[in-house]
Amino acid sequence: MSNNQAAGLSPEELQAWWMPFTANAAFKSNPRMYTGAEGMYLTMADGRKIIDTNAGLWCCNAGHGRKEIADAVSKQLLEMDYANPFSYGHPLAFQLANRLVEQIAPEGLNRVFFTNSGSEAVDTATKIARQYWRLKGEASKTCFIARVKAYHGVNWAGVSLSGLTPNRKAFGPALEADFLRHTLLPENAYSRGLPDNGADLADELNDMIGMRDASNIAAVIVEPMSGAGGIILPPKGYLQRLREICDQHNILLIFDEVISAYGRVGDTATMAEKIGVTPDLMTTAKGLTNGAIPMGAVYLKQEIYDTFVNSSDTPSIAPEFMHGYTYSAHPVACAAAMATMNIYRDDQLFAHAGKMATPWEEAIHTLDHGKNINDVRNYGLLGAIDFQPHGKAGPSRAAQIANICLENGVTVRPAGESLVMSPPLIIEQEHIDTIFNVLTDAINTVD
Ligand code: PXG
Repeated sequence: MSNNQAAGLSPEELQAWWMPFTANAAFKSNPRMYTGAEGMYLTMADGRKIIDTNAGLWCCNAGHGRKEIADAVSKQLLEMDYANPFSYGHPLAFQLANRLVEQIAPEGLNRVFFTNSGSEAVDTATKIARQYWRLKGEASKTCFIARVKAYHGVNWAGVSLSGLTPNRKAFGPALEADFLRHTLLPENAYSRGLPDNGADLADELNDMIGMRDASNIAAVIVEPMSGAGGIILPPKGYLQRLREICDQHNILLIFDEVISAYGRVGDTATMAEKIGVTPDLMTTAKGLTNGAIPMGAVYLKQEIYDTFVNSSDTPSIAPEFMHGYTYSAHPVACAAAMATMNIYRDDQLFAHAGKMATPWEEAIHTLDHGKNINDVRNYGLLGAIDFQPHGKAGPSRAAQIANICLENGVTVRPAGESLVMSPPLIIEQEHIDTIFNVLTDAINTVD
């Protein structure tokens, strides 16, 4: 192990932290450390600056190291470091909820429940869905419909609804769920933007409803575009069709926009708004605070909120929803989120993402039909490249290419046989040029 890569830490000093979603022994024998971050760049322990094509882990949409957020956080820490959110409030939480409804929420979602992560947002949304139906006198509506290759975080709801089976099989499910097929179709290979074929995949929901009966189904949950599963896009008309079927059968529709919200898809704040389909609940996190402080938010329709809060004629002194976190609406997270919203507004970052989506699309599709490549997809500031599996032991082609890119100043994320990218929305043409020069060379190096 070189001391450069380990940022000066000895092998013993690497043992105590059990790293998440990491092959710990392999990492600790060959560590890769980040030591700094600014704008589009990460700094590695050996001092090299690397273009971050993943906005951290799909979260630093406004770029790294934003002073506005740092200042807001440090001011808030000194003004009020913590406030109990159970039966007490603080003004910033209300102001932030209003701001999110105004600046981010798709039309019709005007209530917000704060969490500390995307996983907690998914847990919260599934609990809201189940209790909602109980309050409506339909307590048998408890099952969920999710989708193959879906990622909904790692808490019990997310594990049960995970369509990435390795994330579920070590633990077993907690919630009862069926899984719709994913929407990655070979006939849509090399699509630019949303693919043309496959809206009818949504009709499979009718079959599931036939088997389970809608009286047992609480909600359908989908990422409008699957992120961690390898950037799988919905065919044109697919999400509209899911919405129609849910409406016909009295089933709630949850969009998990943990990745797709906060400008990632370009022009609009959310994918729901971009495609004109409003879910009943929407889970978010990540870009809410630009990744700087943990925070998540569930957006929901007023009718759902009212069903809980007005469930009896006289205001009850008992909480209507027995759920919440010590750190729900944490003042420091609220300050970070408010500063992030200011940046998104003042820098017009969603519009910038929409503008840069065109050169991004042009650049990624220069890889079409390239060496070992099966498919290239893009949407907003998202991109994925699928490689033909090499069928041998050892790292996938995607992982090998990612390693070469890292050596040459660009970090891209391998996901199975795919490479996925979701750069900060502040990206400019010069970054796009560097990313695709490095990537093209790396692809051509690997057999
Ligand atoms: N829903 C979706 C759609 C996500 O992408 C979560 C929920 C959970 O969020 P938290 O904040 O609890 O991590 C996510 C998170 C990857 C990767 O490899 C993706 C995520 C997290 C970690 C890795 O692409 N997404």
